[in-house]
Amino acid sequence: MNNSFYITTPIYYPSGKPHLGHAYCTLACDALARFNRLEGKNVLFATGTDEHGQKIQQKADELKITPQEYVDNMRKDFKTLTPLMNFSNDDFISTTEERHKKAAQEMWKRLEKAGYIYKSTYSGWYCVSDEAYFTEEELVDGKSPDSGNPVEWMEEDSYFFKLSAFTDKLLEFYEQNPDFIQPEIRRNEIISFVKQGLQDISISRSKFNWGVPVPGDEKHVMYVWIDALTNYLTVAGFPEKDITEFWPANAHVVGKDIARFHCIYWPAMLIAADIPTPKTVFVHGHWVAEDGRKMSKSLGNVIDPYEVVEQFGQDQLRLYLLSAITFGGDGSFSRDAFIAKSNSYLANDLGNLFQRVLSFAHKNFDGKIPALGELTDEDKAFLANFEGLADRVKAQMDDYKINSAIEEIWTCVRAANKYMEEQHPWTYKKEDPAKCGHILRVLMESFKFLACLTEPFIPTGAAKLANQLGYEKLTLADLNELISLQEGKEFDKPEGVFARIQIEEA
Ligand code: ME8
Repeated sequence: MNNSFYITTPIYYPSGKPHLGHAYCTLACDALARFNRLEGKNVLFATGTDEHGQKIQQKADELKITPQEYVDNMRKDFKTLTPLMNFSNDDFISTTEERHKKAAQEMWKRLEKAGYIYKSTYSGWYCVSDEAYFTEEELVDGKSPDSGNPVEWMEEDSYFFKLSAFTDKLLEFYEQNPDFIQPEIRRNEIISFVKQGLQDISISRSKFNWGVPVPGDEKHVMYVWIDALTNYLTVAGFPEKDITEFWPANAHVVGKDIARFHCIYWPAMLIAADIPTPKTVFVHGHWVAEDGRKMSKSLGNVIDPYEVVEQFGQDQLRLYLLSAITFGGDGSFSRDAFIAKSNSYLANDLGNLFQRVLSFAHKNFDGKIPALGELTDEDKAFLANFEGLADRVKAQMDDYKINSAIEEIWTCVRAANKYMEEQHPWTYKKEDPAKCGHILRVLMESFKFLACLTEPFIPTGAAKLANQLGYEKLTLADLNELISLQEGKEFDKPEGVFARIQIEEA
């Protein structure tokens, strides 16, 4: 059985600071990567930056620096998202790295050798900021339909990829690989688009030179997609290493804005180059600002993840983004909903539960794990919640239902709170210390499930909770036995993990 799991984010354009949308996509991948690590899989989780193109060259020119200096500087902000959000990416690829230039050129050569690349002339309405050509009909008031920015008529020599040869092949491919495009709604959209027939795509430019040179024709640089998409292969070791350890990738997670490129161009290129296709492209939705408009730099309504983390906390932001919407759907960032969720899920439900039980147990049982007596029917009914919990969470995660996975866990967090209230261990402190200890111990057994399974979503807090129970690190293997804590083992005096967010009075 192949025990590896390779997951990727898009490589982001470092033409501005990362915003909440970038953080969100990497966060979703991080949760999936972390869950697969808990299962004991060999995980490769990659993110990075897409550093070529005319837009980057223009920005650098404006600042009178080289494009390389510009991207070296801008990349830093994307790299610091990793510590800010506690991402666990194993690699961070930049397309200006040597290893990537080699990979993109090798990909080009394979496509050329297989007869899928030819030279012709390209013309159309070009928008520099979108790095895209539009047809006359697509323009809105004579401007780019995507950004509203001006367009100019351009004609140039260009190489083309014979995408038109893939209409039927792709339809057959989607049919044979029903999980390739997820969720279903995106799959249907892509299939109806492909059914209309595909046209060849332009894959080189000669009007600027900030890109990977086209092999054998130094006047041209690659234009966007062969360069950008091949990054996923570069990370897997293409073309120099044996890529079979991690390729084909398990999942490329991308926003709906770039679904077509990943669901159409990418499998077509891979089929053409005779390289296996990834198992899934998962298409997620967009976050909009509180005013309901798409977050974008030009509208000036972007939410800055650095500010939110500094003000409210990292796990708080992670949990809100992952649980507030169905993965795949759109979301609107609401400050009130964010605060409400942080306080109820983290401070009250989970944080208070651990703090109350563990500090009471620590104080009254000499800092040692109390003994377990005979399990009552109530204890058994409560513990039954945790039997199979890891499998239920796994089923949701394997199905990319991140918010449902979180709900599975919080159903059990709530059950633990209910059990604690109903059993009220503190009332037996004097008259029946053994019973008091027994109830605390039952709760502590349930805690290892919670500390372990919340890790993919709130890794910093979850690691502290695991430490409080005396574990250095928990994995799903630690959850095989319902009862497994060691009586009499010392544990540290707990400290509160999730602070309540105080709502400022206006
Ligand atoms: O498209 N909500 O880079 P990019 C949610 N370089 N996610 C969002 C978002 C929002 N409001 N805004 C951006 C590119 N994203 C290319 C990709 S891949 C081979 C090349 C996320 O910087 C989302 O995942 O424009 C989207 O697909 C991605 O950022 C686009 O990043």
